[in-house]
Amino acid sequence: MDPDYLPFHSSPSKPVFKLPVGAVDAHCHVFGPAALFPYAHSRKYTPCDAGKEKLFALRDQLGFTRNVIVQATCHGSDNTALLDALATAGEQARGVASVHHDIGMGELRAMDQAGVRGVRFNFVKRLVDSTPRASFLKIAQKIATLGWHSVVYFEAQDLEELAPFITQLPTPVVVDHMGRPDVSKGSDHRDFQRFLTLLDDNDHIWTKVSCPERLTVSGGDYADVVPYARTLVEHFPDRVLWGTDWPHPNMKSHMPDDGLLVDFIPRIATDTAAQQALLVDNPMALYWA
Ligand code: 0GY
Repeated sequence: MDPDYLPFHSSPSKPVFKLPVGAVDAHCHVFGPAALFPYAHSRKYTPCDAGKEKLFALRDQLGFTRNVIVQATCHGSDNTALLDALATAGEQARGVASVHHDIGMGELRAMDQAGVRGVRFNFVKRLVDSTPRASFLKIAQKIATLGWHSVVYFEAQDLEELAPFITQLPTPVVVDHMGRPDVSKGSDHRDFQRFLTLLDDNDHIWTKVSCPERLTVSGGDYADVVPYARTLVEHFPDRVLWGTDWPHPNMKSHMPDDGLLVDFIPRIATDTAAQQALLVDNPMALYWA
């Protein structure tokens, strides 16, 4: 583990907010353990091990029924730890993998059988070396035949340049963490308005209204993130997902209590219909249909 790496919270609280029956944590990871599933040579950080048993115990403690496990960059395109977790979870988990553009359809079909339903394209420069767009497009064309979607991770200032690539993807697209707005700029800033326009103009683009702990500038109860997430939930109720982001890689300011993160949900999805869509109906439609 890197010397400045913050491990996940050791004893998260039991949430006060009662999740709807069948709720899905639609963004979380498994890390290692390195002794079984070594981290990639290409990684930009070395995390604290955070294996499947810990993830599934957290799922049960928080009151979720299902997980969507997203391949993290520290495992590169070796999806073994992810596939192992999916095999253990059975119908209670689905996965999002990272793959190389020359992957064969046979391997993709085997991943589909194992519960993978998407591939992640990462544009965050501190996490990955850049990959040619043509390679991502090649992957997207292959996974489109399986009915999978593309997950894209980028920061708000890069959206203008990335938008033509994102809109031409031949699959549904899920944008991680609201496109990572700089919340010190305000939700009427052109960067966030550009993101809203992207979703307005492209009804195949979804987003995760996740990571207040990562996006906040004020800290505390993450009040500065509420307007962004609430706007997205209100405008696009059937294209939003929510996840804990456990085990919260690369947090520098603090490590969130996952129970309190769940208690954040009713502040952004303020009625039971919005909560049911965000936590159950939307992820079930995308991952379990
Ligand atoms: C997240 C956020 C981060 C890391 C990764 O794959 C990853 O390494 O996604 C981050 O550092 O912002 O979604 O987990």
